[in-house]
Amino acid sequence: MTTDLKAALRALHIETPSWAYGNSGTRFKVFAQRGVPRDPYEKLADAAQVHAHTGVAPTVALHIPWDKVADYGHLAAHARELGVGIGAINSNVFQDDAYMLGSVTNPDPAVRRKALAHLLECVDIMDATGSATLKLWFSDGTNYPGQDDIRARQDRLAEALSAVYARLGEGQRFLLEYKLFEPAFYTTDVPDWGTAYAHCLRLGPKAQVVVDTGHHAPGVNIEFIVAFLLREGKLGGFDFNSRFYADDDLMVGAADPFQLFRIMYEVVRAGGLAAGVAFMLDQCHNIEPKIPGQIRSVMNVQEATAKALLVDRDALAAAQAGGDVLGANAVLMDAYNTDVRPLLAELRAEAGLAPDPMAAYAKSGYFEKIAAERVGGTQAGWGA
Ligand code: LRH
Ligand code: MN
Repeated sequence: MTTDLKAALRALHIETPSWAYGNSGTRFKVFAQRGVPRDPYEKLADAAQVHAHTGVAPTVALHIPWDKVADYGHLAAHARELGVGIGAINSNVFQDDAYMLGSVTNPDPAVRRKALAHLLECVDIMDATGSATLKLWFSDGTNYPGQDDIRARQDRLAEALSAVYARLGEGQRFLLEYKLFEPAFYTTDVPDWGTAYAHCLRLGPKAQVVVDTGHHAPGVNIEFIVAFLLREGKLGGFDFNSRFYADDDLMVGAADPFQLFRIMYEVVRAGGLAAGVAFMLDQCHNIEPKIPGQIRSVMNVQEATAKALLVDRDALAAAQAGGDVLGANAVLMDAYNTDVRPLLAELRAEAGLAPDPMAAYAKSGYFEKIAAERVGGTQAGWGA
């Protein structure tokens, strides 16, 4: 069992987000931190540290225009030199004044054309970087009843999505992200998994849904959504983070490690570890050091996955078939209550890595180096 489990854990591939290495915060304050990158090249260097110490974070998601560069092919080559690759390309149609009343759903056709042009430019960037995944999140929505026509906005959204779908090349796909609310506070045009799923189903196999674990109403059973989308072949990936209240974007597994375990169990149960599901982090380290925050997050996903892989599936199936409620629950809890840290430390040692990535990074002197080097220039951030 251990060999398969170790093989599955070695194959686990967690993608870190470029924006997690920049400054971030809330509308109240964005606290600047020493050593923060000033450009996408430095962000990639920091992401490479996370991969160097964990061994399972080989790609970095970019966000456009936050990671805009003159030559995306050159940026991708730089990533390769650092030992990482370019992952999902994230579009951004939520920060331009033109998008106050929406981007692809805006009543004004000129604004819709502007938004679509950006989405198509992101596919060009996929071509230039070798990325196979476009991630689409729309902040589009309304704040007051009557502000706009809910159905007409869905028509506009569908029109834009099919134009992007038609532009996708061989081996490329887009992941549509839903979010209950914020920045819109009455309607959000892609508010839940059902809306995202329906649009993707209508479009075809290159359109899948991304589950951001911070984008649900309190109390929503996210692992049910995961199980359902996997059954439909429509789970394209995760934006992992955790929250106590709303879209807090805290470290995945920090607020609710049991929920992360339940989610990863549904992934394992459905064979989702080897089904092209993207395990991406989408987090903001507002007050904690950013590279260690990413390393800890990657370790949290590894631990939840290892526990999910430890579930005694035969015993569980037998208890479920026999209506043994407590027995079935106990099988899952036994796996969850197993300390998998020694196993993961062993796995790292076998891969020639330090058993404790956090300690190894702290001892590496990398932070001291970047804090000394990265003086002057403008620290990266996304203005929030
Ligand atoms: C929206 C979101 C989306 C990203 C942004 C950084 O809340 O989750 O995935 O574009 O955060
Ligand atoms: Mn997200």
